Amino acid sequence: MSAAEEPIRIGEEDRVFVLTGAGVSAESGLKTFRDQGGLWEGYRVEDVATPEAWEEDAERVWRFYSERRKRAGLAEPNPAHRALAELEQALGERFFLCTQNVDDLHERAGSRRLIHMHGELFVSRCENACGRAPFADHKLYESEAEIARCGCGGRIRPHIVWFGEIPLEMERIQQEIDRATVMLVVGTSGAVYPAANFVRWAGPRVRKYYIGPEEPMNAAAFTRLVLGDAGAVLPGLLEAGNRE
Ligand code: BV8
Ligand code: ZN
Repeated sequence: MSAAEEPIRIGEEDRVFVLTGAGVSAESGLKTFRDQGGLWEGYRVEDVATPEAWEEDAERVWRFYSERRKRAGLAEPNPAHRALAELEQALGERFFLCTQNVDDLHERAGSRRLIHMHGELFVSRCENACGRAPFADHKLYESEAEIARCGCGGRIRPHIVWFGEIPLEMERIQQEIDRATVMLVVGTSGAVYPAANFVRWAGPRVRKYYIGPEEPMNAAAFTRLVLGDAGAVLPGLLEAGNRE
């Protein structure tokens, strides 16, 4: 049995913190951030995923996110999403999932104990801090005229954390990292902060595994790298038999 297939042992005292990135949705057909060389559906990141881009051209931003709503709507969860949902079933409150992804594939695979630190594709909110809560929204906005307005007059924007904005639920994330004894990081290049630092925030006794086809930029911080596609290797790594 090569080291890569050796299962990850999870004991009844273990608490598992999982961080996922775009790579966990790659086998569902959704493009990763890096595969485009920083280009997403033909857009440059700074032209569509920053507050400045929103102020400069809200229509272009909404066209970009409408395109991603369309594609994510056509995608299905893959075995990696399902393996993580099954692990949550087995561990209950000893399991916590933080995703950088804005798609809803973890939820559609059955995950419930998760947060989206970079926001959610199918949620919109008012651009003003008018007190209105973010709301579920699957609509496509393809032109300035179609951009919905809030009662306060503000434009409706994607509930997405853009570059330069503060990630969501950082206190909860810190708490869960502090309690974890095992950290699984799946399908993320380690290019984006603060997510790329989570592996360093975990204590020295925490077992830290990276799963993905290529070494991440923060590879040195991991106890073990399992090089392979998440959908192919994660089910075997987390198989039920190795949980006490
Ligand atoms: C913040 C929503 C302050 C948008 C996203 C200079 C140096 C260091 C940092 C900075 C800097 N200048 C600015 C910063 C901060 C900046 C940052 O990190 N910039 C980087 C680019 C240098 N960060 C921010 O602005 C963040 N905010 O810092 O606020 C703060 C900090 C701490 C506490 C409080 C306040 C906000 C960042 C959020 C940006 N929004 N998403 C949208 O999605 O439209 S990030 C976006 O890109 C994704 O959400 C994702 O997180 C990221 C892409 O990363 P990955 O998920 O890793 O994807 P990537 O393509 O890079 O890698 C894919 C991986 O999958 C690869 O490793 C590949 O091998 C692997 N893979 C491929 N196939 C598979 C696979 N793995 C498994 N199976 C497969 N089949
Ligand atoms: Zn408003």
